[in-house]
Amino acid sequence: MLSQEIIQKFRDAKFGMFLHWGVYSILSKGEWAIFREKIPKEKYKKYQRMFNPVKFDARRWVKLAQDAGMKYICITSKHHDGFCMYDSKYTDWKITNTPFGRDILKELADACHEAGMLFGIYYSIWDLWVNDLDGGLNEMGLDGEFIGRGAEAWKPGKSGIDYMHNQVEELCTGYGKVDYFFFDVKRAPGEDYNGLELIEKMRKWQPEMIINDRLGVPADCASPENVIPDKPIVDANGDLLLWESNMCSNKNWAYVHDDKCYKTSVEVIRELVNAVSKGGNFLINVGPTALGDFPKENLAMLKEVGEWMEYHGEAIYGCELYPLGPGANHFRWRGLSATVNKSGDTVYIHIPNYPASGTVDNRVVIPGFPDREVDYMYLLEDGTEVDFVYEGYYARDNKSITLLLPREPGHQAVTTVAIKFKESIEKE
Ligand code: FHN
Repeated sequence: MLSQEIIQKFRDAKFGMFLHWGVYSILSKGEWAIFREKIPKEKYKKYQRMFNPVKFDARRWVKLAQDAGMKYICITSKHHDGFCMYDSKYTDWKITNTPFGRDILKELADACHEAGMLFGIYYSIWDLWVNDLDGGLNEMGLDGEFIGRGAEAWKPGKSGIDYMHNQVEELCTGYGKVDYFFFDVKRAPGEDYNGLELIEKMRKWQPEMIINDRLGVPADCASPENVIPDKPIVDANGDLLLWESNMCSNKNWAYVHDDKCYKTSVEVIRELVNAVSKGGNFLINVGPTALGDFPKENLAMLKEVGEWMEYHGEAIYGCELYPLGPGANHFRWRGLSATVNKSGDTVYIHIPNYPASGTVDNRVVIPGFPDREVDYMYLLEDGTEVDFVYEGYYARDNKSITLLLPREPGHQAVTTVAIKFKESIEKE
């Protein structure tokens, strides 16, 4: 098991960029195109000959993530179609056998290491190009689904498991420090990849690497997908577990030309605050185009998220979930959330739907702080003081606090109020 220090370091990273990129980006029908469109492999091979992302610039991608306030990147080294976005020794079905010819994983790893950005690798445990790893789909003539017909009975074969272990080894030993490994995804009960043995080897190759839970054996990080859990993810003792929500920025993971349902920066900021205020990380996805560009909608979102982070980052980084007092559920039900900095001297109240539901003339009631007295409060956006009174409906001892907010929100996405306390009162 990793040390709590390493776990906390990844938890402190909070916000990351997911990247789904491969030859499927050319079809522009999503990363499952080969399955959904039932494309015969011989025809699908055409996309290896076509792949030439001349706009790819690893340093630019890393800077776009950094300027958005992100601390880590996780990119698809190989998705379910088996195409390797790196120079794998174990297959010719890879990016270095395309007109582009370069190992983009190496270039991105180097750019991350150079910029101090944590580097993560996504790796699909299914591989349509390897019969023993194809989820049974080849024999179903691609008319099955990885989950569903055949999946329950299907088990990976030894040659496929060896192939997978060999690829994980070359990924863990050939690209410098890898901070995060995102396996994707064991579903059928019978799928056993000798996962415990593999993780033991990975700990030797990369002793500080966080591994997610999708290999189907105990690891480090839970991975809710396209959802923020309604409560923090905790163990049987109620202690916070490491968890990260990974989420599409539109309706697909890979680039789809016709999918214009992109999340706005307001939506992304609210998801980020929601995750962090429950002790989680947030991994928002970008699907680069076949040319190696980011969709313009993602570029706009990343820029605006970065502008919000400039004034609100202190309420995200170096902060943890704040264990609210009586009324926490009601507080959350109103869409409100809270974080606290590591020293504990500042609590941040996040108000996404300003004026918050249940608010009358911008008065927001919050659970109080039974053992501390508030000194003052202000908007993170511009330092404007926020008045307050000790009244409210959260606690009989009248410790509830009502914030008397200005008429206009601090920020359309999330208005954050910083609460400072008088010298902490010595407990008797
Ligand atoms: O099937 C994949 C999907 O394409 C995508 O990569 C997501 C990302 O978490 N994982 C699987 C679906 O759970």
